[in-house]
Order: sequence, then structure tokens, then C-alpha cells
Amino acid sequence: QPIGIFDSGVGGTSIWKEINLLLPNENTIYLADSANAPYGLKTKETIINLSIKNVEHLINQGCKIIVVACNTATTNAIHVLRESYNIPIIGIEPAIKPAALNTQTKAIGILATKGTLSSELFHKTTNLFANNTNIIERIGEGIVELIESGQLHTEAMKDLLKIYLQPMIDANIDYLVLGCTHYPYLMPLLVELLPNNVKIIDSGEAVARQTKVILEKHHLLNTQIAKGNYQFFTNGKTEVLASLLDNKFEVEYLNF
Ligand code: DGN
Repeated sequence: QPIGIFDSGVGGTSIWKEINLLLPNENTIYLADSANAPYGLKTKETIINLSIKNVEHLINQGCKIIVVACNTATTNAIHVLRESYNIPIIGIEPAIKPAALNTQTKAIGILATKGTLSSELFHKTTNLFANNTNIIERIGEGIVELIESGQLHTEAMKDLLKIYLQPMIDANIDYLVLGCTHYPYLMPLLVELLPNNVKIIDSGEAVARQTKVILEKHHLLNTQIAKGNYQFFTNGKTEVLASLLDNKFEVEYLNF
């Protein structure tokens, strides 16, 4: 039985990579709902409905566990998904906690979608862990759209990032939290644009570890030693998804 992973687009492949690194013998099905990207600007109700559609599809394919590889879908829909299905559902949230615990300058930056930054869950986490920290939030408007259209390392992307990062640099942040699963692909540009002392963190590794823990707990870990079978589906452009996977895997178009 495979692990089902979905995102509102191609970014969740950054999470797939972490899961695959930790659990290479697990079969996986990745679903990129690129036709509906970005979720970040949609209403909570729409995000819930789209998330349900994706989970139903993955469950119909026999998935034993679902990883919501999207901060926007997690922060807006995970409670409904967990109430509706009886298989384990793992979500992803911005890594505010480690950043707030470790910051020396008492200033951290967070880049995420509007849907994540305006969600109740995000505010709860922030209030809980980052009370006495200056948090500079920026909506990464336009970033997901550029990545979805295959314009990752472009001048247009660099110009956008400069605008979002400047107030963070001015506030002397020493941590930047990437609160969207598309953003780890920006790493080379972020390193170039940020001062050397700024650490950039995302939640990919933590989600992979959590997936393993939950699979173990439910006795669902695949004990076969052979490498898993990895399937990738998108209702958008197959070449964009394939290129983020370094063209190492076949990507199929699917109208789900
Ligand atoms: N990858 C999604 C996330 O982590 O929030 C965002 C994509 C989007 O729809 N904006």
C-alpha cells in the first residue's frame, strides 16, 4: 500500500524528496493539483473541498496514509480531513517553534501564502511559541505562480524575493522560516540574497520523520528491502513537475 502525498501544485515534491530519502522502500503516489494552484488565495471552504477531492482520490488508489504536503491545505483543512477519514493524515506547518527557540536576534522572518498566514492554526502556533519574538511575516505573492509556470531561477523571481526579504533583513532576522512547500526550491536564490548569518529552515525533514513514526505506530511500515514504486500525477503541466524531479521520474497527466 502506498503513501499518498498531495499539494496544490508541484512544491510538495520537496516533501516527497524528504520522505523518499528516509523511507526509500515505501511506495508513493504524488498528486499535484496544479490546475487549482495556488490554494493560497482561495477561501477556507474551497481549500477544504479541494483537499477532500485529493484525499478521496488517493484513498481510492489504496493509500494507507496521507501526507498533506501543503501548508495552506494543512492550516485550513486538516481538522476536517482527520474527522472524515480513518487513515492517518500527516500535515505540515511552518517551523515557527525551532526558529523562535533558537533565534539570538529575537527576530525571525516567515514567508508563506496568504492562506497560511491568515489561518487560525498559524496564529495559535505563533502565539504559543513566539510570544517575545519579533516576527516579520510576508506573503510570497506570485512566487508559487512563477514556480508553477517553470520560472524558478529567473530575474522576475529574484526581484520578488528582494521585495519580500528586505524588511526582514532590516529587522535583523537570524532565521527565515519557509512556510510553503514550494519555497525550498528557492534555496540558491535565498542564500544569495540573505546575509550569511541567516539560517533558512523548512519543515520537510520533520514531516518525513513524523510520517515514519506514525507508520511504525500503526504497523504500516513496509518491511520489504526493495526500492519502492514512485508514481507522480498532475492535472497541470507534466514537464514542470518532471523538471523539479530532475527528470528522473515519469510524470503522468491525470484529470482528477
Ligand atoms: N505549496 C503550498 C503550501 O505549502 O502552502 C502553497 C501553494 C499554493 O497554493 N499557494
